Amino acid sequence: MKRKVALAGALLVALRCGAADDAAREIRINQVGFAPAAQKIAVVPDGAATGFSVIDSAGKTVLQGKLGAPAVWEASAEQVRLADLSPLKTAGSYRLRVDGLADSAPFTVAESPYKTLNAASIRAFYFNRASIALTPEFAGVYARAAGHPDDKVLVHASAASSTRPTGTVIASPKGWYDAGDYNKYVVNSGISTYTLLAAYEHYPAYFGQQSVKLPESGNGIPDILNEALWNLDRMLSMQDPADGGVYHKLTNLSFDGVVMPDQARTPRYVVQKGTAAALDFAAVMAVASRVMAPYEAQRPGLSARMLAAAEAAWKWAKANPARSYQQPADVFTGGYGDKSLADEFAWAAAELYISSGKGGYYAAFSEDQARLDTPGWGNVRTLGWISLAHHLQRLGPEADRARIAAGITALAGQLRTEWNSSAYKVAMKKSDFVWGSNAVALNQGMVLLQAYRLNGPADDLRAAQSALDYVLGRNATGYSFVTGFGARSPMHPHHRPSEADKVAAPVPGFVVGGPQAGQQDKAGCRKPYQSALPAKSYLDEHCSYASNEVAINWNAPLVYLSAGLDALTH
Ligand code: G3I
Ligand code: 9MR
Repeated sequence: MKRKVALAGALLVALRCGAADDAAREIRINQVGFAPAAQKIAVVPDGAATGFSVIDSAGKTVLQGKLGAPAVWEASAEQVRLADLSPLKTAGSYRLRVDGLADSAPFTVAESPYKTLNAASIRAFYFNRASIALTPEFAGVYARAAGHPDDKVLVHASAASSTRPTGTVIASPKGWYDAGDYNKYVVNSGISTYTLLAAYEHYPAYFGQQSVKLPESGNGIPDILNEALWNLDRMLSMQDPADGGVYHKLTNLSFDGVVMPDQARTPRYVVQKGTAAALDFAAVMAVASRVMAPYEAQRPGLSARMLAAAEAAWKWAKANPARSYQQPADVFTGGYGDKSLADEFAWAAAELYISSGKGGYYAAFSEDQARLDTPGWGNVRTLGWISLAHHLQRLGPEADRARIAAGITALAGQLRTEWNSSAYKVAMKKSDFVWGSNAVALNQGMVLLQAYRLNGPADDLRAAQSALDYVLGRNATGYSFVTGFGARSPMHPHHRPSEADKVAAPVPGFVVGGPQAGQQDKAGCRKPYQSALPAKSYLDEHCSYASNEVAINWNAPLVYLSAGLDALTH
């Protein structure tokens, strides 16, 4: 009751401010487009109108329909109606028209509507590569000198061991910069690299024919794997060969300034071995060992080396099961600290089981009885279930196939229920608006696609489509959150190269973190956030690292979902 009163109050305030808040009176729609067979939903602010029209590029009305009943979305305190344009199946460019409102942003209907977006979202990883010059041939106006060679990295006191005392110099070149900063964190590399590898495992035909235009293109390895290898190679060097332990991160002591990578010259350190890093490393190397097995000719011995590295990291984690990351007093960069490690154990065990076939790993996986949840950098349980579900047919007799399928189905069911009753028809609810909320939406989409692949109900595919629609414009801010895609996309992401490179447009293909009410960066921003409501609390300014940064773990599910929807929508 109390909650309802509060919500009604918030809605009143929102409605009163409505005239000044132009964004609140806009039609929200996926600004990129849809496949002919896809469900096509738009969100319309509630007003006098009860119907809608779709107009083609020649101004002709090609579809008319009725708006749904008004409903309130708690996350944005808006009263909206849905327009369902799904009968629109002819290829073309269109706008949605509703009396009393401006026409919507243009959107297309086309086969494989996310082909360009998908390639760009993979190229974003290329743009974030450490230790390599980006040449005009591959990077166009975003060409830049090489930064952070990381061929001489110091062992920080927190990571010292008898064979590698404080100040020992090691090499750990390559890899991706984590985000808008220039550091490299193993935990966040875990889910990011996994998600690219999973995309390939699940949609090999899609990626097999794709050319992303990378320096390695044409070497006989699909480009998505070429890109993943840039990070896998460097992850391998984050393992201490003496004991199998894995350093948590490779970092400066403090964040670099807003400069191009080659201008950032502070010393770099490997910091503290940790259980989460070891287990995320083990999981990813186990996946990579099976994905790379067919490429023995291109990378001899790599697959076997990866599996051995994964098993060594697992052993270290079993011997050191509770080493949560504790930021040393002289280190001020990203934390990625995580105190609950049961999910990391379960994920690594699942991947090691699939890749090695050893039943002991399945037993270790089964020790974890917790419920599945939407994946995130610190919530990796479901990733193991996704892999097990994908490989169901090749699992040994110890695997409980029914349980594996039921776990995925149940999680997707919760998301579908939320989607079905949501005023915006998205699975995102108020509590999902955390730092990196756009990745919550994308990861929800990834989970929903698993249930669709397992069971085939059309609503799972529709709910997954809605997750991408949300990120591409059907949200309460009116932005398509991917740089370079849609009529209104972020122009000032918290991304050091985009800010420092003197090119007006930001580096394309990156999804920004998205709205969340924390506003942790507010003190350093001269412009105010547009709203304090969770789904509207977004600021397209470089200062806004809490709503407008980019990150590899947010881009990876964009790669996954855009490919999956292209591959599965027929
Ligand atoms: O753990 C609590 C949870 O109990 C609570 O329910 C929830 C409510 O908001 O908060 C949870 O903590 C959050 C934590 O992430 C775990 O999700 C914090 O509020 C939130 O501030 C924290 O944000 C992280 C942020 O770094 C600040 O540490 C983001 O997840 C993480 O993606 C982000 O990562 C940074 C790297 O450190 C540095 N590189 C850039 C990257 C992206 O911004
Ligand atoms: O640039 C940093 C970004 O990558 C991180 O996600 C964020 C949170 O850890 O911190 C940013 O750095 C800011 C620092 O935390 C506070 N001073 C301003 C920095 C941004 O320029």
